[in-house]
Amino acid sequence: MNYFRTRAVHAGHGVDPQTGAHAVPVYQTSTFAYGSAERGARLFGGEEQGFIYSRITNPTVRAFERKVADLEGAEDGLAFTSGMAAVSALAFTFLAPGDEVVYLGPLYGGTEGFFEHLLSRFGIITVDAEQAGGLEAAVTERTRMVYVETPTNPTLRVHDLAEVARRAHAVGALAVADNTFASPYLTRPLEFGFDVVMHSATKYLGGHGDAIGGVLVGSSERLAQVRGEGLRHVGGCLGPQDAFLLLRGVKTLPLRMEAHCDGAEAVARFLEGQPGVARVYYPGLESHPDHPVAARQMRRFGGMVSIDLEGGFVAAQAFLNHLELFTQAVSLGDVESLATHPASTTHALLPREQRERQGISEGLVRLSVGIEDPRDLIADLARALEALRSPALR
Ligand code: 4LM
Repeated sequence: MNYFRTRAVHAGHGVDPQTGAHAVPVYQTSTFAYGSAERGARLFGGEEQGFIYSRITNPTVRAFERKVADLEGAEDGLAFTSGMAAVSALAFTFLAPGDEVVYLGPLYGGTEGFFEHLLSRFGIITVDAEQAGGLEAAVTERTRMVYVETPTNPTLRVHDLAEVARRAHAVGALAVADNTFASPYLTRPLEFGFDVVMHSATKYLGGHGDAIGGVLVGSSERLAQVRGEGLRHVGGCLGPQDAFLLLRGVKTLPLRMEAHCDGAEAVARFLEGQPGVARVYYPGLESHPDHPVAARQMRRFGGMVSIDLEGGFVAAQAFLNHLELFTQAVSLGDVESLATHPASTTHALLPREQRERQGISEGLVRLSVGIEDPRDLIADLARALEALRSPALR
C-alpha cells in the first residue's frame, strides 16, 4: 500500500480473523480473560503481549492507533479520550520539576492553559518562545520539550518544522507537534525530524463532530513509556465506541481534506479585500507571512480561516449572529462549517494582554470551513458582512 488514500482506508486492520467481520468490531469490554494464572502473570510481567484491560489497550482502539501511526509515518500510536488527555499524558510521562517546556504561542487555549496554569504548579517552567525573543533565546539546557502547533490555533502561523526540531534536538529536548489543524494528509511532522505528533482526533481525523478523542504517534519505545505511565496511571483511555467512530472517520480523511481545502481557499480569497475585513489569516494566501514555509511543508493549506474585523468585538458578534449556514460553535474539522470568536471562547482563559500580543484580537473570528459547496458558504459570509454595513452598526 503505497498511497495515502489507500492506506487511509486499509491501514491498521484487516478482516476480523474470528468472524470475518469486514468493519472492525466494537470490542465493548472492560476486561479480557487471560485463561490461566500463568498467562496472567506473563501478561502482567510483560513477557507476553496481549489484551488485559481496556484502560491500557483494546482491539478497536488499537486499530485506530495503528491507522493513525501508519498515516503519520510513525512506528506506533497511542489513543486517548481527548486531545487534552493526550497532551497531559505526554507531559506527565516525560517532565519533572525543574524541566522547561518551550512552546511557540499562541496555542489552543486549553493547551496553553494546561502548560501555564497546571504544569507550572508541578514545578515545570513553561516559556512562550514568541514572548521570550524567539526559539533560540528561549531554549536552554533545561528545556526538555519544545511544543508547536501546525498551523497554530487560531492565527494560522506555520513554523519551520525542520528548524524547530533542530533547535530542540540541539539541547536534547523532545520535539512535539500538534498536527490537529493540518492532519497527516497535509503535513507529517515526523518527516521534518519531530519525535512525537499529537492530534485532537475530535477534529479532522474523526471529521464528523460526533466523537472526542486524542492520539500520539512516535517511536514504539517512547509510546510504550507513555502507555505504561501517562495512560496507565492517569487513565485517559479512549472508549471502544468512540474508537470505532474515529476509525470510520479517518477512512475518508483525504477526500474530506481536499474538500475542506477547496472551500477554505475560496472563502479566504473572497474575504480578502472585503470592506470591513481588516485582515485574513490563511496560509494559502500570498499575503500570509508564512506562505513560503507553508508551501514547503503542506500539501495544501487546510480548512481553517481566521479574519480580523474592523470594529472589534461588536462587529465580530454582529457578524457571527448573522451567519446562517455556519454554526456558531467551538471545535473544528467537522464536515459542517463552524464559526467562533476565539477571544471569548477557545482562548478566553488567557489574559487579555497575552491574547492581544499573540494577535487574538477582539475582532478575530475563526472559521472552520466544512465540505459544503463553497458558493453557499461565500453567500452566507457575504450576507453577514453586508449586515455589518447596516447604519445601526456604523
Ligand atoms: C477549539 N480545540 O479550538 P480536545 N489541540 C488543538 C485544538 O484545537 C484542540 C485541542 C488540542 C478546540 C476545542 C474546543 C490544536 C481543541 C484539544 O478538545 O481535548 O480533543 O483537543 O475549538
